[in-house]
Amino acid sequence: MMDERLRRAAEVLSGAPEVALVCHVNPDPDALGSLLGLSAFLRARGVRTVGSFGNEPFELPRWVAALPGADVLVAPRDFPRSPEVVVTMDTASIDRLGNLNGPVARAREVVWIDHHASNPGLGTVPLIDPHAASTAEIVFRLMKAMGGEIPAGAAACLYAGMVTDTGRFQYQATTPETLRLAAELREVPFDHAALAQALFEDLSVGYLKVLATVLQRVELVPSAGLVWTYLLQADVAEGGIDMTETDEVIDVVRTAREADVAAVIKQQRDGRFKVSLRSRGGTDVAAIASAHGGGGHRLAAGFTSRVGLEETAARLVRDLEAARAPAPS
Ligand SMILES: [Mn+2]
Repeated sequence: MMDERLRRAAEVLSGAPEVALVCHVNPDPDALGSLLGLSAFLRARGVRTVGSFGNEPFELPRWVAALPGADVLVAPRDFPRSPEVVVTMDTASIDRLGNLNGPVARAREVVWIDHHASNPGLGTVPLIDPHAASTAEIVFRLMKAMGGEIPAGAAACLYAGMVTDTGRFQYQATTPETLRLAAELREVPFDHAALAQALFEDLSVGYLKVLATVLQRVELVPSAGLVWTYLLQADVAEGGIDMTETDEVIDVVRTAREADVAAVIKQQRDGRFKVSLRSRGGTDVAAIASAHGGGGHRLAAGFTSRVGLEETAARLVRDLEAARAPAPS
């Protein structure tokens, strides 16, 4: 079925003079790498492209500078209002399109490329494979279905998506196929070491100090199998950094061997708390997140809470304790 859909998507994109590309709000390297990779590939074939994501204000993450072809990105207000053909990247639900859901809804064809299990099958051509370790992996398969050369810029962008979404090829979702596709991308000449540095070794001293504060607060709740910490707006202000620069905090907290689930609770500018969850393998955190109106993958998920820091943490502990309790017989 996936092969048939790849063929359909290839047909739609080959016939289009212009393709508009969208990824989810607050994009990660998988979302933007997939977008920029496909854009570079289509441009090399003479297709006009434009790309965006629905954040207002529209600010590009720092690492975008390491991804070739970012000149295709425009602010949502400059995105076509009624594009003919749209491709969406790494987006599991309509609301994750932010203020770009209108143009996507009005498009004649929407190739929807995603690897989230929670995706209900959106788009006119749903290219959704929950077994793919990254959206970039599916985009690469689509390029192979379309045929032709992969420009170096496109290879770098897709590699960025793969290497980040797999935790540098360490997470469970990393399959032999993932590694084969990544190896194939590495055959294309791009500056692999510079890309890795921009993605993984580009922290500021301010960030390291914020990280120190956050790690001081780490708390273990053995009854819930949980290790958690929190981050306030005042903390990032003191470090002179933005909350968007703190995505990797969870990757440090999750290394604690004493708990299966790691959580980082971050205060947003509007006072709500964003909860990031990771499991080392034993807990379906997507189910926990869904119960709170969020979503994600089985081992990596999140939700936003309106009930304050203490109550958010207390509810999380209760839910995890309940999930661990043996089912009544
Ligand atoms: Mn992804």
